[in-house]
Amino acid sequence: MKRILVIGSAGQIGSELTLEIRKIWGNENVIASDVCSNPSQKLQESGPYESLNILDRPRMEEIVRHYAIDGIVNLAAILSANGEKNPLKAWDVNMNGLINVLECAREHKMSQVLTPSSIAAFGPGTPLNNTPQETVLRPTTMYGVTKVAGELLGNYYVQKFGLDVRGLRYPGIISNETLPGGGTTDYAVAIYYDAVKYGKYTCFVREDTMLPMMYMPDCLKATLDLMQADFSKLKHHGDFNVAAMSFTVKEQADSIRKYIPGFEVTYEPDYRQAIADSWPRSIDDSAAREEWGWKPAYDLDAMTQDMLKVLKAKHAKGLI
Ligand code: NAD
Ligand code: AKB
Repeated sequence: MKRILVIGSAGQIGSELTLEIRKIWGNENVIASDVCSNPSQKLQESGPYESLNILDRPRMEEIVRHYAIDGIVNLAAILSANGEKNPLKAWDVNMNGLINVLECAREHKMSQVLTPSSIAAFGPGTPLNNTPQETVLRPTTMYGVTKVAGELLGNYYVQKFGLDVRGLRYPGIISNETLPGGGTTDYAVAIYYDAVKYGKYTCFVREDTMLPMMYMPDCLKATLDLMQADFSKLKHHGDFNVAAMSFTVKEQADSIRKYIPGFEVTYEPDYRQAIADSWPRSIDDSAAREEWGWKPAYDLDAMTQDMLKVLKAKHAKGLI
């Protein structure tokens, strides 16, 4: 790829991934875009930035032609919790947006499309522990439905049109740069912010809730490694399981207490509990390990230590 368009670049993952892609492909060759009106200064100042609604195909066309784009990273999405508040919007952005991306890439004979999936592709019939790569995909959220359909669509474009489409089933991503955008795993980020700011946190899922999670540096590494993997060596395409760690909220709170001893958590489960209960507790990512060498670096305590260090420094400066 020579010129990459990142769609949805202002979100939790895009705000960091776009900068990493720019380090590899060059600032001027990576065009950030989003529908949001307040992208970070870092995003706007480190390279080209364009306003783009993924549903606006003519505008996408205009940007692709103007910059001679030959690769797209599609991060625009409505996540699980927000998707349940507005299922049709989730369908529209996640599916019609993806079709626009795939058709644009096909027509322009692009070199690659990366479009992430999620552990939300799994559902109540999926084995909960060490969830296999090939398994039952019957999600009960609209977000999950769009993720399964998106995986299938990506694989269809690979087989039917020979388009290079890649994707990972990210677990919950934990980070300290941009807040998450309305998912079920948001609690695993909020718990760190509230620990630093208030020394206490009210959690919207039960303390025994266990989900697969990943720290942002591992998320960036996984994404960049998959983007640079040899396509001819991939047996899977749009649906790689990737794992790093799994823990309950109680285990996460205990990890935080090693650094903030008086930290308190209370539990007030809401509608997101049922979503969390429908997702796996842990993931088998051996296909990603075998096909493109995936290996995570962070476990729970290493992540907690780093998250608290960064957030305490931000808090001291009044930034959070
Ligand atoms: P996010 O909600 O933080 O960011 C999504 C971005 O898309 C936002 O900046 C938003 O403004 C933008 N967007 C929304 N509608 C748009 C539209 N119509 N046109 C253009 N942009 C639009 O999401 P994220 O966490 O950064 O997720 C990125 C991708 O990773 C998504 O596909 C998501 O499903 C997937 N994913 C994320 C996680 C996670 O924990 N963050 C886990 C699994 C999968
Ligand atoms: C969400 O909770 O919706 C996302 C995801 C796991 O896809 N973080």
